[in-house]
Amino acid sequence: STSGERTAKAERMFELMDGFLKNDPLSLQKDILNHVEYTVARSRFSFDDFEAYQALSHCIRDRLIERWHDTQLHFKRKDPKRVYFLSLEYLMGRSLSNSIINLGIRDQCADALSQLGFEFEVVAEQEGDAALGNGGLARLSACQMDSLATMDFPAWGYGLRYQYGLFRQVILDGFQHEQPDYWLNFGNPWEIERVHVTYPVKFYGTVEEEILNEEKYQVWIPGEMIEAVAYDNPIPGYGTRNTITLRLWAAKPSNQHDMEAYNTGDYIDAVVNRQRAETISSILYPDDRSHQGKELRLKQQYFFVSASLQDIIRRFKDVHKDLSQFPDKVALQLNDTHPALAIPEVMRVLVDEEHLGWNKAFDITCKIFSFTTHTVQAEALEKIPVDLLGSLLPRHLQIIYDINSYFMEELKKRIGLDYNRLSRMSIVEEGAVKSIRVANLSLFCSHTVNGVSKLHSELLQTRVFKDFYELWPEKFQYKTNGVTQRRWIVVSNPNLCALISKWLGTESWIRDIDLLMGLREYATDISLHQEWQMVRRVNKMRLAEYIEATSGLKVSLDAMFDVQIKRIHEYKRQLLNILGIIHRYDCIKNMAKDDRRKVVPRVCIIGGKAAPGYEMAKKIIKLCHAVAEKINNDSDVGDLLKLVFIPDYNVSVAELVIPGADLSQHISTAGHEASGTGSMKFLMNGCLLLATADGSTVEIIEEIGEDNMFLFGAKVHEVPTLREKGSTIKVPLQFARVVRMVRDGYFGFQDYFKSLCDRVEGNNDYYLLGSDFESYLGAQAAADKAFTDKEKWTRMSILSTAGSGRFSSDRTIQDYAEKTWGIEPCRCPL
Ligand code: B1H
Repeated sequence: STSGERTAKAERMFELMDGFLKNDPLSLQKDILNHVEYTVARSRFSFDDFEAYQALSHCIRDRLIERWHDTQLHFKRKDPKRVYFLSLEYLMGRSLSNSIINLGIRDQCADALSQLGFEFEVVAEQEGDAALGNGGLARLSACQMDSLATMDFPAWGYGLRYQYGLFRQVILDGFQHEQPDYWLNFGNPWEIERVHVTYPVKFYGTVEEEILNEEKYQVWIPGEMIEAVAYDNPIPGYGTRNTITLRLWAAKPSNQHDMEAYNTGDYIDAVVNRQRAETISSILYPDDRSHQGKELRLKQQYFFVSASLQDIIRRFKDVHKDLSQFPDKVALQLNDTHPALAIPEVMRVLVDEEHLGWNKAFDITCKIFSFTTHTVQAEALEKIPVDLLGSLLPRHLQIIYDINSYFMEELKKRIGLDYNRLSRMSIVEEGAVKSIRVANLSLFCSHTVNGVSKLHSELLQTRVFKDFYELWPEKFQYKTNGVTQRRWIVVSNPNLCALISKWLGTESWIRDIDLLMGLREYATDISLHQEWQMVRRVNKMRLAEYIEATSGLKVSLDAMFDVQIKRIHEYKRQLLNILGIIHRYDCIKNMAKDDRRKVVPRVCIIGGKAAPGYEMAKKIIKLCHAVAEKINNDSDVGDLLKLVFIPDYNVSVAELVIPGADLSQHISTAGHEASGTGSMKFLMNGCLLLATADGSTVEIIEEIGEDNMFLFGAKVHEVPTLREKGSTIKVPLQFARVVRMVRDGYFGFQDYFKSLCDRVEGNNDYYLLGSDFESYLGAQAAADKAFTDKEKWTRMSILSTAGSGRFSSDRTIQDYAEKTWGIEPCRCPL
């Protein structure tokens, strides 16, 4: 068509449009009813909470789509440098409330619903969690997407659309059982399937040499092809029209998958085989450390990387011809080593397909990649067995070998023939199983490597990546993690949100977190204290109701709510917490009745999932239940002590638990938690921390001061010496006593708990529970004491919120944009 015809058509379209969707309560009601009738296909005159959720979600989705189109068009026009965030995991949780708040139409939606006879909170709770990730790393990606959108950065997130998210945890008789999380069963209004955005992804096959214009080229002849289909999830910013994209890939059998079989007439088998292709994106690996060497996992990684890069390169080529400008327009962020196959994949495209030549290609590659590591221990670093890689991706293995030869040559120029060091640093690990060290590959080929907290970064430089740091110190940066205050205050704690805005006289802190510091001025103001306590009490009530509904246990609102929620890991020391609870119980039992009146009542709340194959973690869950059974049914104890395990911990449970917590525990052995982000969410909500000087806690201390939290335990530099001392360390009697109680079967299951007890005694106490125990009890006693002084506690609580600004993911993202990616905001006009 001619441009005249196109303009005429556009004008006609514009006339037909009603303009943008309106957000007043009446228009919203009309839209909700229309969606009830035409999308959900229920009658306008009779629909339930879930159907109201579906209809409202579609209203919001429509509004997101408008903004999203505008944003994408704006980005296209401006053609700024973009950042592509590559992550295998995103823990988005629920989307409805979050989107409504970011669109700034919460009150309007609540009004619209109430006029239709529904309650906003109840409707929002109908939504299931999107749990496409394991824990902190995955929730961090979700928080960072929110900040990228809010701060108007031209960013895309890429990931996998797992059909099964993280397993559901069901507790039977105190034991964890895993059930599949088929989260798509009830539909997902937050994604848009792009049936035409598909890319072929290839696997297996051989590499052959070809000669073209007298030059030799390596050509990969793949053996299998699977199609990647895009599912777009719009991510709205707060206080901006900008709405960015999280693009997740699903595997679909390709039409070219198995042509031979069709031709040979084996139709049924061929169709059944095709179906197998979908398994690539079917399930999230539920273990956040140890699934190395699994072919399916490697396939997932490459599938996601290959589809994303085809998409990114296509977008670049729409506008630019010459790939040598790629680094001016594209930053690729590797979220840990999981997407690191992107490195050899970019090389393969540039060398084999674009024929740019090795040197030029490598130069471009090193300019576009940055890498964030979330790991503390060298042993936890990802490795890919060479045999596995060679069979699945033969050309990529060759490229990695070539990169390594070049790397070794460069290294020799710097350090000479120090073979020990060369072999330590090599990308290829020789040994029983020859493997690729993915972190070494990522380090060598990225312009920047980021740690996730100050302490973590020091450990990277002095331990994990010491060899690299000595040679390329300029590559090393760190960006302390952060969490988004939109989700973790505004959505999850509306009462506190309103209170903060009232006292600061503005809502601007929701975009400009540094304003929270303004609360310090009122830390001793009696009327703020009253309002603050009131808000906290209402949140505790909500949590108490949830506890009663899930476990049948009634808890007292006057007790201190003491929470530890996170994945179950030995290094996170939930066992230390439980042994401390046993000690508390033992003390109460042995007290004179009169003395019991002085005890500060506690409700201890523990929640978290254990990786299905992690035996010790599963035993810790069982122990928690066994101890709870004993304590909660002991009439000597009553309200003085309760222990609750909250089942199936996930993002939406966290949104409910965190605002209701008085005290939260972050008690990993120093040097083991790279950052930890749960603590930041508690801090924002005015919950006091009981913590070791590990990960981000070190920086939290810098912000709020040691006096405003309960710090304990060995420091990082003391840990190695303590480990060396092993069983010669003097362990407090109380510790031996509580372990003895478990050993002797005081809580039943004597045989089952034996290995758990063995793990914390003598030379086996790797995580130093014994040597930290006394100091832990001391911190607990200090918390009890502070809790009896209401004014002091409230002041500490206000100062915690006031000091949490540094831990907003807005700050993290600002740092990344400036210091790592070199990108600038690109704000879509209203
Ligand atoms: C963190 C992981 C992780 N570190 C492998 N490493 C995974 C490793 O499925 N896998 O293969 C999944 C996750 N996750 C966490 O990252 C750290 O333990 C936390 O301390 C940190 O706060 C978080 C975000 O940086």
